[in-house]
Amino acid sequence: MELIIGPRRFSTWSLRPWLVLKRCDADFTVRELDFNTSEGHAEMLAASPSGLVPVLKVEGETIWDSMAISVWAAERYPQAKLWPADAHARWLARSAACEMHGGFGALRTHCTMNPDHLMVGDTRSPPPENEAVAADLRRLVELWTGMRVRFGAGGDFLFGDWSVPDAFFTPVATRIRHYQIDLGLYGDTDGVARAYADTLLAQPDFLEWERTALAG
Ligand SMILES: N[C@@H](CCC(=O)N[C@@H](CS)C(=O)NCC(=O)O)C(=O)O
Repeated sequence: MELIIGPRRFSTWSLRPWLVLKRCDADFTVRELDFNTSEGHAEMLAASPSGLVPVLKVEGETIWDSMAISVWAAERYPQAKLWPADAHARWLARSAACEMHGGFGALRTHCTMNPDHLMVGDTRSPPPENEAVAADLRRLVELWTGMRVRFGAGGDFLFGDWSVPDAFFTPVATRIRHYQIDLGLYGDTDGVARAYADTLLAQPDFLEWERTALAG
């Protein structure tokens, strides 16, 4: 099984299913393509039906899109419990992951994860002054706090134990750290959202990705 990804330093869509597969203890190799070079771009177009990464090559098929790979992994590795066991939590966990997958456009556009920023670099930028970004951050705090308060009692993750939404929000936590965003300005009065972001950034799998990215 091979996961084909973009450059670790800034391919946030690649990080998400990589985290998911790590949680499954899946036996997989990684092919990292630099799609900014003409060879890397050509290899990506040859490997991916959508022309985008990540894609997973498994059992003669190519599964494309971070969410589709995560859904496949939950089916293939039920023991990894990638979605919450409680039905209500599970419904909302899927909503949360899908909202991240399809939304938060302003945050993704204006607070990018790019090679110059690194993820733990010391050349940090101030958060952009932008009402659309502010609206995304208010919504993020509302979502994180709401889910943590309602479902998070059993652990430090969004729904208590680690689940797919935690993979989808990890790149957002890197942006909050990089841009030194004070979530308190966006409704995080009790620090629940901040603590959750810190939890995501302290996970061994994320730290392994970050180390590899920074070494590359
Ligand atoms: N909805 C897709 C988005 C994938 C995506 O945008 N991937 C970017 C890398 S982070 C890409 O392949 N970019 C290559 C390009 O635009 O040429 C997913 O969730 O996997």
